[in-house]
Amino acid sequence: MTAPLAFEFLIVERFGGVMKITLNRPDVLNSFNMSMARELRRVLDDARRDDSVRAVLLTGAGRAFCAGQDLSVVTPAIDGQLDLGETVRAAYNPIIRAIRDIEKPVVCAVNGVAAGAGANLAIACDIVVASDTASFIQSFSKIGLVPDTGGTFFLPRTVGLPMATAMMMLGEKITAQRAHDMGMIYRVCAADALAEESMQLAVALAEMPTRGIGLTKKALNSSLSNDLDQQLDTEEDLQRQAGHTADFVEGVTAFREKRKPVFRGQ
Ligand code: T3D
Repeated sequence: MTAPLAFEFLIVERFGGVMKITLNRPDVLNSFNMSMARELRRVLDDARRDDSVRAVLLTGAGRAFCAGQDLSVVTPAIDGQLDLGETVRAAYNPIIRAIRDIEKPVVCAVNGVAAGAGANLAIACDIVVASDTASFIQSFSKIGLVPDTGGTFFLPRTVGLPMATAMMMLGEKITAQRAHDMGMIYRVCAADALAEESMQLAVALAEMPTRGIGLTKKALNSSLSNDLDQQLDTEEDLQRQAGHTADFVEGVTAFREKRKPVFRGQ
């Protein structure tokens, strides 16, 4: 592990090719203020630019993953002065775009409650692992708001429209196990094993052919809006690119030589 980088509301650590980002406002269940949102956006940009980062692991400090927007810094008023659309534009949308655009795997380790923007931040990540004590709440409806942070895009696509509608209108707490059973997350593990299991997953991903994984993510992103013909064209194009990577050469060479491949992410 290398020395943590300095952020006010995040803990950012390097473990080989893994950049681990911990949301760090535990007293308010890691809810977002503008500074934490800016820091998260910045560190995701750093991860994208740094070729030595080959996987990102996102989690929360303390007993929660993230309780969404910090409601103590919002002053509701019906005089038209408050522009929550601006918060969404400036804080949440850039984070979701950064997570989807980074051509590297982003693992989310949901260590406790994930509510509002926190729930939708989690499901925008590539692979979600949750503690068996974690839960997901689309809490927006409870305070008269609309789900944001990409939730209305990803949730219907993971659990289907009927379930997403119920979750978003009712704002009920969904256990990690139920989220897993609905196909919303990849895996549930014992609370005391989450840190290790999610890190093992991130390390395994960081040792894989990063370019190929990144292009796979691009294909999956495209599939969310393409029709079949467009998607077949996309696969053709991306496979062409994957076929020119050094890791593809290494993968096939190692297979033929009956040895373990050593991928360099190139
Ligand atoms: O700008 C905009 O507003 C637009 C964008 C909106 C995006 C959104 O995310 S809207 C949704 C905002 N989030 C919520 O509505 C969730 C609010 N929190 C809760 O419903 C509950 O705290 C939880 C279900 C997440 C957890 O419940 P519980 O019983 O485990 O914990 P608690 O006792 O409620 O909270 C512990 C502390 O964290 C408490 O502070 P205290 O009393 O110990 O001093 C609580 O006030 C604080 N906290 C929890 N969530 C937030 C929060 N403080 C500020 N903002 C929060 N979101």
